[in-house]
Amino acid sequence: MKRALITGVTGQDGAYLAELLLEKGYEVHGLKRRASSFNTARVDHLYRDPHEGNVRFRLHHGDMTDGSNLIRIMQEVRPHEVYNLAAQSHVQVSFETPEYTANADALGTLRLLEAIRILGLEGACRFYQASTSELYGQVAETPQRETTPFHPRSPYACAKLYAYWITVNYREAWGLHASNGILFNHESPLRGETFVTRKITRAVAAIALGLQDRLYLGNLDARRDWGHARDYVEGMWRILQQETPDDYVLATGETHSVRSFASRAFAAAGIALDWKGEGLAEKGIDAASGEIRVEIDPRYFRPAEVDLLIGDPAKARERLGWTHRSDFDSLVGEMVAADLELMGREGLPRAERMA
Ligand code: NDP
Ligand code: GDR
Repeated sequence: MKRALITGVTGQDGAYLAELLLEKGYEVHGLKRRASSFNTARVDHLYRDPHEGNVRFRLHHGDMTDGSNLIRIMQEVRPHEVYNLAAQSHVQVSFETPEYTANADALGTLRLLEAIRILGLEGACRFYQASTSELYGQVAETPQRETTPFHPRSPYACAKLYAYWITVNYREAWGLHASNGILFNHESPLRGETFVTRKITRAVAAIALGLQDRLYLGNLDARRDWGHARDYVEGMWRILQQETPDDYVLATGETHSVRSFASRAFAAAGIALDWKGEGLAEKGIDAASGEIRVEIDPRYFRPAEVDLLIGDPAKARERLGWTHRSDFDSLVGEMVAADLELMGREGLPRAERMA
């Protein structure tokens, strides 16, 4: 039986990937941070009581900032495949916590790669690094592909740039089967609540249910290539099944603005928005009631923004046979429907409104 270790298993991608690998018959081990409250909601449905036997999903306490802990877990699990998904993954937050972000995202990747080498697992263990379209930042070429030069625009992207190159370096220097997936934005009903898509779909649900009046956003003109997380974890797995390690862009090849995502999300809940542009006070007004539904709050603007991302997934399509299945409209529709259902059931928590 193949064994996989997923760091970041409690996150959006970790949950979808764990589910996929269990379906494929893997034994799945996940790295979980100790927290003062439960943080396993996304994978609770995969948990089985060890007393029942035949347990193929196990969690280990650990942290990407703790090298000896990573070595011990790697020694215990001796995985055939490692998926390094753990990261401080919020771009805006990385401007506030640059040093921690570098420690977890950049050095954390190095620690994991070193653990493989220290334990002599180079020949036995394949390594996937969760690289990102944020590496392109200020884009030099559109659409972005594997050969497009990088120009990171945040401490997060700078940390991920190190992680990208140290992964390439361990492949070249030590012959490790190590690959980067350069993934463009991917979302789902499991998306973290402070990323823009989920923030929007949660607010749409709350507004539609009469629990909230208005949604505050930052830059409405930013454009992203948004896909569905379920499709992208399938791509991660395919990358590690290749004989030769390599780096791949996973993207849909379509781009949409934040404004367009918001319009579609409100429309999916039966609210049509007119956008009244007045500079910083730009408003999205409900066409039927005339009420303001979306307003700009400059506190969500970033010190340096990534304006436009659109990926070219041709290499992944040709070599991995990978393509996205979920399109933009169905992604937005699924997220809105899930949040309407969730909020109808649980009401509106006093969620923080941090970017
Ligand atoms: P999430 O933010 O949903 O999940 C991040 C995971 O990393 C969580 O399990 C989190 O634990 C864990 N984590 C954070 N810091 C540490 C640490 N110091 N030690 C151990 N675990 C830690 O991210 P996604 O699932 O969306 O993304 C997965 C990976 O892919 C990330 O590396 C992200 O940067 C990258 N990526 C994501 C894209 C996207 O669009 N989703 C696109 C391209 C790359 P906890 O649950 O305790 O917070
Ligand atoms: P991103 O995702 O920075 O692309 O990183 P996010 O959803 O945070 O932002 C996308 C764009 O929306 C604009 N925006 C806002 N963003 C947030 N979070 N909140 C707002 O209120 C808001 N208003 C407008 C942003 O300025 C930005 O342009 C995600 C993460 O998953 C990374 O880990 C991953 O590497 C990249 O996607 C690919």
